[in-house]
Formats: sequence, C-alpha cells, structure tokens
Amino acid sequence: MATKLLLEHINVPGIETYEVYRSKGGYRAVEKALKTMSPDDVMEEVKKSGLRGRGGAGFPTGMKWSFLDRKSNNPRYLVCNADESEPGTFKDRYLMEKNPHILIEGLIVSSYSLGSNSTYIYIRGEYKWIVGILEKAIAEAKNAGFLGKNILGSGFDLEIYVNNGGGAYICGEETALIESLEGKRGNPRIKPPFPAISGLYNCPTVVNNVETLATVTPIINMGGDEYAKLGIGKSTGTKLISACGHLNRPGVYEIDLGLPVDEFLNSDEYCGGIRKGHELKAVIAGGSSVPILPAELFMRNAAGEARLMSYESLSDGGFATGTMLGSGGFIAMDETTCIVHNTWTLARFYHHESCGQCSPCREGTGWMEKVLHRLEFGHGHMHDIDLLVEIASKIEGNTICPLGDAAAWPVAAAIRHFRDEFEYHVTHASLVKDSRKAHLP
Ligand code: L3W
Ligand code: SF4
Repeated sequence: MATKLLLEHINVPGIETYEVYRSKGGYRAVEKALKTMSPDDVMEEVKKSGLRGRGGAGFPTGMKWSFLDRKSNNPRYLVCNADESEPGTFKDRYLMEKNPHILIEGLIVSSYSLGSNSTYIYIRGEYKWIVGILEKAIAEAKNAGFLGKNILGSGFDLEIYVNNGGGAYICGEETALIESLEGKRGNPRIKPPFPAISGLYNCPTVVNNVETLATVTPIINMGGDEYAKLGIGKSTGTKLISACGHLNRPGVYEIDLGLPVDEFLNSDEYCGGIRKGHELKAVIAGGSSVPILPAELFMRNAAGEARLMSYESLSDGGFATGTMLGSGGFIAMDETTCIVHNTWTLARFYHHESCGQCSPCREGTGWMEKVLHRLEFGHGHMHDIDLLVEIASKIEGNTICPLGDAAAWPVAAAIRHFRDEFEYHVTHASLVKDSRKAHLP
C-alpha cells in the first residue's frame, strides 16, 4: 500500500478550510516546531529526511537551506515557486487547489527555520483562481494565530504574500522569478551568486517548489529519520506524479520513490494501463524538458530487474538509455503518436518561451522550430536531421539558464531514439504533406 503524506486527506470534504484541516491534525507541525524546536533543529530534520527539490533539479533541500547567508544584516526571504508551467506537470496546482493549508503550514515552519519574516508565493499567471484559494487559507491561518506577530508566543513574526505572474514559463527559473517579483522583466540572472547569497532585493533568499515546501509539514510531524526510511537510496520519501497522455487513469498520484515504472503504468492503483487496444510507444517521464525514451527502456530487463521511479534509476545509462525524474510530469504516448509532430510542438513551445538573452537559445530554438516545421510538413531533407542534432549540441551547456538545455534535450533524444520516423518524413514526403494539409498553421 502506497504511503500518503501529501494526499492523505485530499478527498476529505472541506479539507481546503481551516476547520477541517485542523480537525485532521493540521498545524501540529507549526506547534511542534515553534514551541519545541529551534530554527536549526528544523533544518536538521529536513537534512536528515534526505528531501530533494521537487521542482525538477532534485537538489538536496537541507543543503540549499544551509547555504543561506545567515551572517548578512539584510532580511532573509523564502520564496515558494508555484510557477508550475512545465508541459505535463500539474501536481502543484492539484495540491494548492485541494489542500492549500498543507502548503501554508510548510511555509510557516520553513520560514521559521530560515528566518524569513516576509515569505512570497509566486504563482503562474494562468493559475489566477488559485490566488483566491491561497489568500483565503492565509487569512484563516492568520485568524487562528498561526501568522502575524509573535506566532504562538514564540517571538517569530511572519506574513505570507501571493504574487500572480504574467504567464511566462521562464519565470519558473528561480532568478527570473526573483526579477519578476521585484517588478522587472523575468530575465534569468547569471549564477553565481546563487540566491542563497544574493536573491530577492539582493538579500539572502531560498526558492523552493510548492511540493518541496508542503513536504516539510509531514517531515516535522514524523521526524526526518522516519521520512528517510521511505523511498529508495538517495531518493527518499514520496513524490507527486502528474500522469497524462494515453492512459486509462490519468491524474495526480503520490508514489513511494522506488516504485517500479511498469507497476506505476499498469496497476489500477495508478495509471491503469494504456488505453484499450493500444500499446505504449514512448514516455516523457519528468516534464517536457527531460529526454523522451522508447517504451522498452522503461520495461524490465532480461534478468527481470525493473526500472524504478527514482532520481537514480531513471537517469541510469546517461543520455544513451537514461532520462530524469524531473518535475514528475509523466507523459505516456501510444503507437498513434507521431514523434516528429510531438518534437515540433515542444520546439515551438521552447522558442516561444525563450527570454532571448543568450544567442544560442534565442537563435537555436528558432532554428530548431523552423527545421522541425519543414520535416513535419514534408518539406525536409535528410541532412536536416543531423542539422537538428548539431543545433541542439550548440545550445546545450552554452546558456545562462537551463531553458537552453531543456529545449535541446527533447530534440536530441527524439532523434537518438526515433531517427527512423524523422527519415520517414523525408522518404515519404508526399504522403506526409497530404496527411498534414488540414493542420497547416
Ligand atoms: C547555492 C550552490 N545554491 C545549486 C541551488 C540553486 C537552485 C538549486 C538547483 O533548474 C531544473 C531545470 C529544468 N550554492 C548551488 C546552489 N544551488 N548550486 O540548487 O539548481 P539547478 O541549477 O540544478 O536547477 P534549477 O535552476 O532550479 C531546475 C528542470 O528542473 N525541470 C523543471 C521543470 C519546471 C517545473 C515547473 O514548471 N514547476 O518544475 C524539469 O525537469 O529543466 O533543469 O535553487 O540555486 N553552489
Ligand atoms: Fe533566456 Fe534561453 Fe538564455 Fe535562459 S537560456 S537566459 S531562457 S535566452
């Protein structure tokens, strides 16, 4: 039976209200932390838990917190990254919409540990209706004495503010988010300095994803050591996965890290298998920025060993056979999917969302989109396929922020694993042209 920490009460009627959340043991973590623990004790529990950033990078949360410059005389800030814009990723939306108090509770405990008296939730422009849900939860928590001045007599003051973004994917990159929060255009900054040293208003800042900060609530309740017993190896605990595509049961699931991928795909507790009469062809396992892999690379090997839903197992084999757990946006595609079409669609997205600061990303994403358009609509040449690989290699590692890599990897991986489909679009150009006529933009 899967462990439920974040989604335990998700279907309890009224769980989005303070009264019901409290009746289910809500705000116990705040009471425990502020009455019985020092800020450093809280950080120690987070370190012991082995929690890693749930937004995509998987960076150890306790280590990130320990980088925060505590000697600075400037204020310190905690910023919650709710700019969930990665295609295929909708787990933070689900959590904030259905159980906002678990996030607010995690934010209070985390702010106490980091010494942040003003904490911000930066939420993507398209999630406008969730702003009201969060603000209501914040008002309820304040009314109950869990926010404001001298919380529970601890001497700790905290206000939480919600900031609605303008709808740009790039504002999910932590330094672009900070620029946007300061009222500027959301252009990523060059790192270092990392936000831990110079972040919001050039003050020490920690930026963590919604799921990461919500998970601090159960970690404090159960203790870091107990949390670390869940999961596998350095992939401790549970993870929210948003599953979509050609599945019988798409949705948001909380899994114990280390769950075999084939079990996640086929069990009725999770995705319930591929839609009737079809076969799995490919999977993007961690949001659109991670390499696509053919179905066979997710299946058991000859020795019966399974590929696991963990940071390590999914990246096993590097770019030859591996991908990433990323943000947990699991996109399943059956044999009706055209990989060329899919790759072109993603290339359009990244070109549109590039902030334009660095030439390899600004120009490269544009060229990849153009060349893929040629191939998709039956006007491509054989040499276009290697041209795409070359453009992707010129972008990778040569840009200010990870959007460049995120744009390059899906294209490179699609050609690495499905080259025959790109070739088919050249060798069967007239067939492709006919089938695409109706879809020409
Ligand atoms: C202080 C150091 N801090 C690293 C911090 C750094 C950041 C974190 C991880 O991109 C990825 C991206 C997307 N001193 C530090 C330090 N840090 N060294 O650790 O840093 P990094 O650069 O590895 O990652 P990132 O810039 O946070 C995130 C991928 O995730 N992704 C994202 C999807 C988008 C969503 C969404 O819509 N919600 O999740 C999916 O795979 O491509 O590679 O905080 O400051 N020495
Ligand atoms: Fe902007 Fe792309 Fe450079 Fe990131 S990699 S800073 S999105 S141009």
